[in-house]
Amino acid sequence: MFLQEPFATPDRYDVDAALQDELARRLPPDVLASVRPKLAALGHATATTLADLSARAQAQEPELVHFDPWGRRIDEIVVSTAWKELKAFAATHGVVATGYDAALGAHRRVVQAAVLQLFSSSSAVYSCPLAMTDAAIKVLQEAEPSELRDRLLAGLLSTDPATFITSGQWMTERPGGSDVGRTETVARPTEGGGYTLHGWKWFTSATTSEMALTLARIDDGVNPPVSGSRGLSLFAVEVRRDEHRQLQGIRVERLKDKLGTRALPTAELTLDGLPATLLGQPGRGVARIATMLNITRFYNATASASGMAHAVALARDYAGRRQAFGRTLAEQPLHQRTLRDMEAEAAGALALVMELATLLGREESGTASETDLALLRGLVPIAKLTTGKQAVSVASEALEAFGGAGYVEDTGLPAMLRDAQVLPIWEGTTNVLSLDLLRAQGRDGALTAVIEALLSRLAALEARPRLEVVRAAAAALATALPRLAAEERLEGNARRVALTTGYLWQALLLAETAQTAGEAADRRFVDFVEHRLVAPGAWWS
Ligand code: MFK
Repeated sequence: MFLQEPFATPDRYDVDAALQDELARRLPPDVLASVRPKLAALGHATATTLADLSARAQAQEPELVHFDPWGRRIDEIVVSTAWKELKAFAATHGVVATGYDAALGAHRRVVQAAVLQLFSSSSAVYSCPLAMTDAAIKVLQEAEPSELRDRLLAGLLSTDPATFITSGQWMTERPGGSDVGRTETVARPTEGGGYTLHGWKWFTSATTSEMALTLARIDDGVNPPVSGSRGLSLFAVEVRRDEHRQLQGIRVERLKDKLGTRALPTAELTLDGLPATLLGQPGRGVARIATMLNITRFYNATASASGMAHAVALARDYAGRRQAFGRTLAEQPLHQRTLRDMEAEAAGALALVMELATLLGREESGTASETDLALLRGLVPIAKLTTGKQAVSVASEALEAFGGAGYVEDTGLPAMLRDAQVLPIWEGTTNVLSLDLLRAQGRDGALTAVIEALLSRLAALEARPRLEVVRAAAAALATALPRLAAEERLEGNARRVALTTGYLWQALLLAETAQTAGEAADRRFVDFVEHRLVAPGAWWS
């Protein structure tokens, strides 16, 4: 009888050469030495504990229980034990807290990105609540000190599973979607100086979180509420139950039946008198929540890079086992080439994530220059939208590398593609983020900063094969931009501009890494250029 040998989930730290090259490039040797044991332990977990937790969480989807046995409406979202254990794992390993570890100075986000590179793709998308938790920390740190703020921050930053809490981000409403200015939820002032919220939230991810940040329009019953995004304010809410387990001020209408991210509960909520605390100035809610969006978009990019590295690792492992036409797939030139292209794409995405992490770490440690800040503003949407598209493409290619097995549910492989498909959608679609880039250009000259840095850093590189292709493409982009703007054709071309810029930045970063890293890094750069930028016949190799 002929049986096919299944793939094994490898230790993701061991096999991620691109990650190791990035860390060697970006971290001083003493910092790298201090965090290596933690990364090695996480890598080991990706092949053992996390692989198991992730599979179990995927196998038992959340359920909504509306009523208790006595008829009380409790609206409890029941999640798997594995999902809860993933939360404890994340707390213990400081997945969020690492981003705020002052001892790491400006390197905190690079180290955290490495942690996320290993954790995200083995977490059944527990990275989602962590993204919103991290973003809530950043918003709360900027808020006025108060008992509530300090208490919430202590829970969000905790590395003790007993005290660690997570936060949701309830932004999306029925008429709004990306157009958040159409939010309908109102905030009514209470006598004690607080507010209660009334409205319907259409997509709330990780709805089992202990708190959330959300937007509402203040309605004091005297002045008409201000319409549009200028009328929105940001509120912190805590999710509480009474002694009968009944939810206070919230009804969970239903769970979303999603294509992927199926271990992650996503719900529609009615807010019906939910107590809330105003954060910041009334009417400044969108600007305040933008802080949050920039962190969740950074996480989105890390999840994309992580998912790609995971897909490549599984496909590579399988290629060494699967015999077809008399030899393993790994021995076949066409399959080798396909795997290399996937690997290069994953490495490009990781390089952009790491650049973003470097800039974010500088911003948060107070060491960023004006140019760094403009670059950060431009590279957040670029990295999110570029890596989101790459994640879907690489996941799809990975399924194909398994042949029919990649299309069969009980291999666990199809979830990779379904989970990747959310990455270009939530946290701003490709088009919304392309427009965000144009807005950032109009306000802060962010695209100009991104293009200028691209050109000058490409110019500073030593000559190497394929570098001229990248330089020529970057020069063509720089020349085209003023013309598109003058002809008022920038908006219609915004997606192409953003994606082209994203790919060129990835090529730049891979070339920079290749200057100091070994031959494998050099090969990743060449593969990336040939695969992603242009592949004329002259490059058949
Ligand atoms: C592992 C994966 C991690 C991901 C987890 C995700 C789970 C959660 C799922 C979700 O919650 S999905 C919902 C996500 N929703 C969005 O991403 C909303 C998409 N829409 C946008 O991003 C729109 O561009 C936006 C709502 C921000 C536009 O609204 P407006 O009303 O047109 O805002 P406007 O007037 O452009 O900007 C208002 C202020 O915010 C301005 O500041 P000022 O008032 O001081 O001038 C802007 O500069 C500022 N702003 C807007 N976007 C910004 C920003 N500032 C910094 N960065 C930005 N990105």
